Amino acid sequence: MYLMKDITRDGDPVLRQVAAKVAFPLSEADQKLAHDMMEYLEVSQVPETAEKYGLRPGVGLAAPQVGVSEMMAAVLVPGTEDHPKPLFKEVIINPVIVSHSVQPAALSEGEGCLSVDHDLPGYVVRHDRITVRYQDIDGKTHKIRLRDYPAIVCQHEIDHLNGHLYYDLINQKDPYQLTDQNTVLID
Ligand code: SB7
Ligand code: NI
Repeated sequence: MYLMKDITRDGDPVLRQVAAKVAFPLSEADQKLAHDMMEYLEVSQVPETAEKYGLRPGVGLAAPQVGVSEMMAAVLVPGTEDHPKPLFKEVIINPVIVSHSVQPAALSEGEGCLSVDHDLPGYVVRHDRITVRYQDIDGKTHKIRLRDYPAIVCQHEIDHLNGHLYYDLINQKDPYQLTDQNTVLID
């Protein structure tokens, strides 16, 4: 299982590389990578186990964040109290955003990243709705539409696979400036 010591931190060149496409069938190493990344998210989201292993809670984890420059990321967006089924749970492989809304969106609280030790404030302006094509661990291709929070998380993860970090998208002069008045702010 991955621990915080295994997470690559900002400054490590792997976080700025464009990751390599993953070939199918998955190698044993890639199968383990997929499993271990999702396991990190599951364990990190339960307060007791997060505390026990000293994990920062995460809703996503991209392979470069564990030192592997491959196009694979785990996403686990939890449901709500009265709707406990996860909103989105998948290991996404070779993901591509094939289309997106014109309408922008940002989390009202900004974003954080397991690879960035200090939270940098500001709106991370992304697309409100995306269509993503990806392969699952069996090599099956999916094309799905996501909106709001799950769409934001997937964009954060896909950015990692292309060498981008969330603070690249924050307006440096004025972190809370919104150039587009139609930006959806997501709680
Ligand atoms: C806020 C947090 C995340 C994505 C989008 C908004 C995930 C944080 C964990 N990660 O560093 C995953 O790359
Ligand atoms: Ni991140």
